[in-house]
Amino acid sequence: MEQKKIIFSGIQPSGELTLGSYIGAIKNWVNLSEEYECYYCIVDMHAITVRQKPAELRKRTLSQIAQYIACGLDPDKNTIFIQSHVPAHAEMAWVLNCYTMFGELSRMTQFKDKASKNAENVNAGLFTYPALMAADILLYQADLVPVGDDQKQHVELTRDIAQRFNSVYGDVFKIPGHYIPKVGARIMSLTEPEAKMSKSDKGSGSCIYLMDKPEDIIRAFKRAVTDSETVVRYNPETKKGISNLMTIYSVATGKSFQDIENEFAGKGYGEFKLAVGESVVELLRPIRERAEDLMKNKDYLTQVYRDGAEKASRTAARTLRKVHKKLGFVER
Ligand code: AQP
Repeated sequence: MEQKKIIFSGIQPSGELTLGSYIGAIKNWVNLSEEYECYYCIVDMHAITVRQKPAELRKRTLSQIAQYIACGLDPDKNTIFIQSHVPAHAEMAWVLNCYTMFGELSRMTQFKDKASKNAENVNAGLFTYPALMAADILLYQADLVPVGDDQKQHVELTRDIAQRFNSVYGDVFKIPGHYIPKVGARIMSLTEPEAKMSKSDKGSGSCIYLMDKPEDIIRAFKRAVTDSETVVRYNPETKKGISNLMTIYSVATGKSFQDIENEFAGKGYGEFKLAVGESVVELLRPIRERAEDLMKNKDYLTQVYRDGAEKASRTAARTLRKVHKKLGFVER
């Protein structure tokens, strides 16, 4: 039987999952999960590069597992696990830190953004975050990493690190590619359409969370920032707010931008924003209901992440052993 290609991706439990993380990443994970062997992780070690409240981190991590499953990831077909449960991630990250250059890390946009937002805590983990992300991906010899547009730079650095390592030690790592969706690779904030919708931006109304109640979703869309024209037309340069809403509506309904322009020709923004809100309510309703149900069954969730960690550990240990041997570490 032909070996399936491998996918790895992860999301930080640094806040509740957003419509951005769903459209940019999870929705595509679900689409790819039949065709590939998939490892989907909750990257809690990445999350602590920014200070977290322990009780909240624990709760969000568990609820993120429920939400992954509720979005359509079947734990029998996908390996769903928590990063800190597979120690090989930390071990591999150290090795890769030694093959990642200071200059490369200094150029990472996410580091610059997060360092400016957390000026009081620009820690070494925040700086070396991409080496841990490279470890996540390379441990599973992933062929493909489905992510939103903002993570493209990190996947490219992962490729450079893998190539650097391979050029010294031979063919150790598979060189991964990224999978970035054509529509929805960067969902923008509803209140500041020039900024990415981010789960840790708790600013009121900027973000839609997967677990939001319908009335909150409708309220946020009604308040979404648009522009001073009154025409629903796609132009991400000059009409950022409207184009973002069109992208969301297109993903939620399957309609093309042309269909959407025709549907709302001659109609006001109020009507359009309400339609977008309602489409998102219907998109998220089954996810929220399923996740709420799953959260009542902690034993099941525990079983899922334990089984996931066991399976992930086996694969990760194989790559780590190979790397240690190449480096000249004495076998354990
Ligand atoms: N707004 C977005 N549009 C499209 N894709 C997005 N992703 C995140 N936001 C959007 C994608 O979802 C995954 C989330 O990865 P992450 O949580 O590990 O990192 P992130 O990109 O830093 O996400 P956030 O929401 O901005 O988290 P915080 O606020 O903690 O930094 C990735 O595949 C990402 O591309």
